[in-house]
Amino acid sequence: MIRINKEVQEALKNNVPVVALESTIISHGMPYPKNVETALRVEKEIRDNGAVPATIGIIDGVAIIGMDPEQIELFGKTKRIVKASRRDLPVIFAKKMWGATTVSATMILAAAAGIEVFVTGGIGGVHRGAETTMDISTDLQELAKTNVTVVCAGAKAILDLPLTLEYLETMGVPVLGYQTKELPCFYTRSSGLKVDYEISNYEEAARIIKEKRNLNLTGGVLITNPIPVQYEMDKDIIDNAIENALKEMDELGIKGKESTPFLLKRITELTGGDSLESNIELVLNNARVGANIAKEYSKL
Ligand code: PSU
Ligand code: MN
Repeated sequence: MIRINKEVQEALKNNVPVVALESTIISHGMPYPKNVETALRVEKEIRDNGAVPATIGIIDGVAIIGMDPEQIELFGKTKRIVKASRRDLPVIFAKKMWGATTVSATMILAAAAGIEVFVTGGIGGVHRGAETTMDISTDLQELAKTNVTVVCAGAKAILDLPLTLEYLETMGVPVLGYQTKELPCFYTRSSGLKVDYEISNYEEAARIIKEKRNLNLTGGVLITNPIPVQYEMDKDIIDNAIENALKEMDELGIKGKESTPFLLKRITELTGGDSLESNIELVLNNARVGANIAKEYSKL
């Protein structure tokens, strides 16, 4: 069951650009009330750049495409909303539960609604130590399968970035850098790793997406957009916080879907809130780029 709000429905019908947004970043990615504030600022940024935002989440087993501010507030406040990826969807629908959608579930629902462009912070990827834990985010598989373009600030720096790139290559997902040749790594601009191609403007991005659809090549396009220089974290500080958070996670035996939320929260604490500010700014920056790409795509 999918319910698309009026404004998004109208926009889709009239070829007005629409940008999908996820809800795990609200419920599990940031603390209240910053999470709600950010979600609303991101929506505004998308509107200011000429597109219609559609924040996606599941309420009582119904997927909402275009949550209203009250619903976003509930997702930000309520403690027990399930973090919902692809595997969770059938259960959440059948049991009429609430689900905060991750990148994978948001892609599935955006595609079902007919939305091409989706903006987030950072996608999930291959976790460090995946050789033994096999912890590889289902986001990567989803990018291989589902026809949605994801705009992000790279994979989260808590991950194994070289392995994440290898995985995406195997899965046939184009990894593009918006005005950069380097894969951005979330809190900082450069990882020392190359993206597949640099794109210099919104129109170019839109044309690449269009060609992928014309060729009937199933799957997503990943557009990576570096955090603005002025909001970037100091590399030593963030690397240190990540190392410490990873060590604590091991000691506490935290695994699976709890990993990413734990790490984001601990890193925020260890950096005295600085990493959260960077996270917020990079999402806003992605919203700007995503809205403009959606706008160009709607003209093709
Ligand atoms: N980007 C952020 N914060 C987040 C996420 C992305 O800035 O919290 C979420 C996304 O929903 C992504 C998820 O799908 O983290 C990855 O979780 P996992 O590593 O368990 O697959
Ligand atoms: Mn995982």
